[in-house]
Amino acid sequence: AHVFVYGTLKTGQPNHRVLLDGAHGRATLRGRARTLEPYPLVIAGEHNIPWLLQLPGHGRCVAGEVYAVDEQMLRFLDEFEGCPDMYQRTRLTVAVEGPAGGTVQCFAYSTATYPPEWLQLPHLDDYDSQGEHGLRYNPRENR
Ligand code: PCA
Repeated sequence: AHVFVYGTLKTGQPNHRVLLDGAHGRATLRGRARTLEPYPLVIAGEHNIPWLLQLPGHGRCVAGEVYAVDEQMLRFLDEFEGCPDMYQRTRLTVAVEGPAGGTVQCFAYSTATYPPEWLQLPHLDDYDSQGEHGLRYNPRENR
């Protein structure tokens, strides 16, 4: 399966290490990518968590990374992302950068169960926990 990550799982972001841990299964980077359709990507809640809202056609085309994952890693990520209570694993199409690019159908962890006022938050297109928004991600171990 292919998984598109757009938030704290990206390279250089606070939860990336879980993709590198062989005890969780295997994840192989296929490349950087961007969603074909726009989505609202917001930072919300007291812990400044990034959320892709399940409302295609609104927001911006979102940048991230595509990983090929095995069954074990997919199950691990479902649990890690609190699927289906926090995020739901949904399907979307992304365009992978580079000569070996093209469009790929992926899973992504988005949410359809968000407070309506979240739609008024600024819509990002390339999440960085250290970005100019100043909304530092609060890691789970600190909650
Ligand atoms: N982790 C997942 C969903 C949002 C998050 O912080 C990801 O990076 O795609």
